[in-house]
Amino acid sequence: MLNKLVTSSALLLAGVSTVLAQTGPEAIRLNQLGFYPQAPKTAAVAADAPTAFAVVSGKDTVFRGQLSAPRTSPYSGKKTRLADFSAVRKPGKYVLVVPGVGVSYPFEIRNNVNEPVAKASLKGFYFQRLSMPLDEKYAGKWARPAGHPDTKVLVHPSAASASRPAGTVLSSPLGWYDAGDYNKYIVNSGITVATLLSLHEDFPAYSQKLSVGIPESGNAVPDLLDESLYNLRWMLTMQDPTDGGVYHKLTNAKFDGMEMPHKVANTPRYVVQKSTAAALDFAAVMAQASRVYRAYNRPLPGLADSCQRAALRAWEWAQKNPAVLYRQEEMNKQFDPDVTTGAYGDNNLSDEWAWAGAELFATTGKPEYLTAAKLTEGSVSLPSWNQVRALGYYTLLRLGKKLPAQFQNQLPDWQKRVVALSDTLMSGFDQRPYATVMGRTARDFIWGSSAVAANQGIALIQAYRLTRDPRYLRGALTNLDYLLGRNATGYSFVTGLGHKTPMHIHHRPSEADGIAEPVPGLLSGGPNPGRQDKCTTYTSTAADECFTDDACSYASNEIAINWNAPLVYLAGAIEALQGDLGRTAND
Ligand code: G3I
Ligand code: 9MR
Repeated sequence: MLNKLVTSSALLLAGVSTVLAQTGPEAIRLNQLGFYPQAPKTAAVAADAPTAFAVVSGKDTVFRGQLSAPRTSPYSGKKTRLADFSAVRKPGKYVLVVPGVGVSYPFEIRNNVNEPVAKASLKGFYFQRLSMPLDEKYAGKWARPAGHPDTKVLVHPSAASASRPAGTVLSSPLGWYDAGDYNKYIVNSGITVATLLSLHEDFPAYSQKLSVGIPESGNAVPDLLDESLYNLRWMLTMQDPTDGGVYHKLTNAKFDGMEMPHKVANTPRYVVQKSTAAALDFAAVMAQASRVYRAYNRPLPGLADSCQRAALRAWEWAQKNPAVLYRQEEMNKQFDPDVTTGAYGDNNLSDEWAWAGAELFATTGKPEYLTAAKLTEGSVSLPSWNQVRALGYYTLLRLGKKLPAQFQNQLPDWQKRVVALSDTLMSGFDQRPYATVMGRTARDFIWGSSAVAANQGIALIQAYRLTRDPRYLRGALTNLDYLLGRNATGYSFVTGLGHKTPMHIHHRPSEADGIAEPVPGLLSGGPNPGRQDKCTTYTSTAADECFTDDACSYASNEIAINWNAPLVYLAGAIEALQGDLGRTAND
């Protein structure tokens, strides 16, 4: 019905009959969920020739406009023209009609339009839980038996100590599967949980009302914190109580096949070598957790204290062992069995020191941590699992006026550095082929590029909170729009949300469960010209297009907790701030 009406509107508009044969929603790239009434509204038309467009609701053409002059992707050489229909503000269901190109997927204009993204992406973590069955009540058709219990894990020879010799059996249950694989990595867990807790710290009212249907929903703790706690409890078990050191990961020796978790749960699992990176990331997130969960001392008695104690002990271990790097290949020369799963190896720990020091200072108020952090000795760059300095800045600026008086004079300098990152990200964004902050350089398109877009969005939200300049907020929205369809691939990269979404993510349960639709709410890695998976189904090598919706593609179509978390933050923050999207600089 809708299509028929739309087609007739398109015919009217175009006055030619060729439109019928050429409808191609994939050529019209927009946030496939839709737009906020008061916010900017942009679509990118992946075609050079046409110039006119219309916004149609039912039988009514509510807006007619001209596409922008063409822009050219520096990566593919392809042309786009932009449709700006920000003037359409009335809530409703619409399509965009571009004569000669086609009719877009239907989209909505309404308040809370990205709420499904915030909810589904948080719920995505529930689907990654180990050690418990996923009941149909919460998991729907993706219900499954419990995966790895991790109650009998072996100490790998690389991790042997006097009190825990190789082969000692430990219990280290709970937590989330890292990604499409079934292992658990402390370094990656650190930034992931920190990002989720930061959404709570930055937008407490929003966090309190975010309810996503997990077993804990309705208890005295917000779902965001309940879900985060599921992984924090695992992380706490990764600390050796005798010395405070933290194992780098809990893993199989090699990756499992593409099987359901309960089918492979009996493979031997190991805790592997302690590392300084693991200790520092652990210290940072435990320090943050002790601040956040202190307000929930009644339902979670003692938790905040336990987290703080764990943080301090990990920091002390790191100070005594400041340069224990995780070098998997070297480790494998020394110890058996060889371990070939994800390494999360990082040779530069100055940013891990900065982050952990900043968090411990924020939690304890003791200046010695800030001194040790050497925060300003490195530049503020975009957060990722191996680059965490900015997280320390975010925390200190969030506390701002609450910091002890003698540190207040440093705030303007810290703020300048964080805002400078956003200024760099924003430069020229509205002239790009998709008018998104994402895509400024080819380096944005790495393994997990979707998380680059989401973390850029978070940086811009931080700049907005600091300056109240609405340009930053709208910049952040361009990257959420990117993730949901306004990009060179035409995919909404979040499973289950939108019209063209990945169906074949590199995710063992989604591959093995016999259900056509992948587990929902998971963010696909996105374009990555590195193509380390050597899949043969890529159809483009251009940086912004180099993506294949194929389960073989762990380099472009895997999912991972550290990619989902910034999506939860970005979608949640935009939802929380939606009322500000129409602000002008002087409001
Ligand atoms: O650090 C170098 C940088 O100096 C250089 O300029 C750049 C050029 O390509 O490469 C950088 O290294 C990259 C590294 O990530 C850090 O960004 C590597 O090329 C790249 O291959 C590496 O990708 C990581 C991948 O594991 C392989 O190690 C991803 O970031 C990381 O997200 C991914 O994580 C995996 C886990 O190992 C296992 N579980 C699944 C998870 C998601 O795929
Ligand atoms: O499934 C693994 C994925 O989680 C990792 O990101 C990726 C790179 O380390 O490796 C995947 O496992 C593949 C392995 O590296 C090579 N053989 C095929 C495995 C997937 O089918």
